[in-house]
Amino acid sequence: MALYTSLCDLLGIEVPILQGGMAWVATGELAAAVSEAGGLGIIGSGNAPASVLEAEIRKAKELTKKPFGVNIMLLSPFVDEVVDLVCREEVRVVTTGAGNPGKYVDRFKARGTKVIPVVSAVALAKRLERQGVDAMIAEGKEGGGHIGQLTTMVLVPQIVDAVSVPVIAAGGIADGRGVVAALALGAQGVQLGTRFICARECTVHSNYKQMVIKAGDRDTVVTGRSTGHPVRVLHNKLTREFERMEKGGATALELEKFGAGRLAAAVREGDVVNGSVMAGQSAGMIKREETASEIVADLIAGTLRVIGELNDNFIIMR
Ligand code: TUI
Repeated sequence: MALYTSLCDLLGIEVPILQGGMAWVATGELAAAVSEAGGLGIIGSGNAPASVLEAEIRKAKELTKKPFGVNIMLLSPFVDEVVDLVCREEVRVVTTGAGNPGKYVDRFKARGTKVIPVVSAVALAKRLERQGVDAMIAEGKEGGGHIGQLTTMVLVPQIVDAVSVPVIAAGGIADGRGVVAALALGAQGVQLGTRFICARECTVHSNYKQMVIKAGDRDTVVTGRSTGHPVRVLHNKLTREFERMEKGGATALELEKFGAGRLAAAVREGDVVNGSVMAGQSAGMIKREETASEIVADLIAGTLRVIGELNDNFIIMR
C-alpha cells in the first residue's frame, strides 16, 4: 500500500480503508474496532442529538487511542449542536453526508480537524475544494442510505479529474476486487458501509445483520425519490407501503412522517418488516459475520491478490 501513503498520512491510519459513518449503525464500538484494525472507523450521528453522539465518542476514546472520525448528517435538526460537540471533543476527522457542509469548513480547519465531505456530483466537489476540504468521498448510487444519481464507476473518475485533493471511492465496494477497481478509477482509498454492518463489533440487532447476509443481488430498492431524498434499503413491507404512497401522490411531509423512526426500529428493535433496513447493493456479496479486523485483513489480502493476478495475466497476454 506504499503508493497510498498520502491519504494514510493525512488521516493517521495504516490502510486506506474507511468505515462508513452509518446513522444508528456506526457506534463507538464499531468505529473503534475498525480504527484498531488500521483503517478509519467513523461514528454516525444521523438524526441524533449531540448528547447521544457524545456517549459514542466517549466509548470510542475508551476503546482506542487511534484516530477515528464522526459523520455529520447535514439534514439533521441537531446539526449545529453536533458541530459544536465535534469541535469540543477535538475529533480528528469529520465526514459529512446529505448536503453541502461549506459553512462549517472554516471552523473545523481552524481546529486542525480534517474535513471530508461525501459528494455525489462534480459541481459540489469543485465548490468544496475551493472552500478548503482535505479530501472527498465520491459515493455512487450502489451505496446504501441516502444516495445521489450516478454510479461509482462513472462518478469516481469524473471527481478525480475535477479536483486535486485525494478522492475516496464508496458505493458498491465490498471486497478486494472492488478496492482494486476503485484504485484503477483514480481513488486513493475506499469507504465501505454495508460490509461493516456485518462486523461482529457492530451492535445492530441480529435480525438486521441476518437480512443483509441473506440478501441477494436484487434485494435493494430506492424509495423517497419523490421527496428529493432517495434512500436505498432492503425491500420489505415498509418499502412496499412507501412505494404505494409515493405512487398515490403522497406529499413529502406525509412520507417524512410515515418514515420517521423506522431506521432506529430496524437497528435497535430488529423490526426488519416495518423498519428501514438501509443497505447497499453489495449486500448480495456479504455472506457472514466477521470481526472488523478480519474484514480489513481480507480487503488488504484480496487487493494484493487481485493486483498480482492482473499483473500475471498482463505478462501472459504480451
Ligand atoms: O448521507 C449519506 N447516507 C445516508 S444519510 C442517512 S439518514 C437519512 N434518512 C432519511 C433521509 C435522508 C437521510 C442515511 N444514509 N451518504 C452520503 C451522501 N451524501 N450520499 C449522497 C450525498 C449528498 C447528496 C447531496 C451529498 C451532497 C449533496 O449535496 C446537495 C447540495 O446541497 O448540493
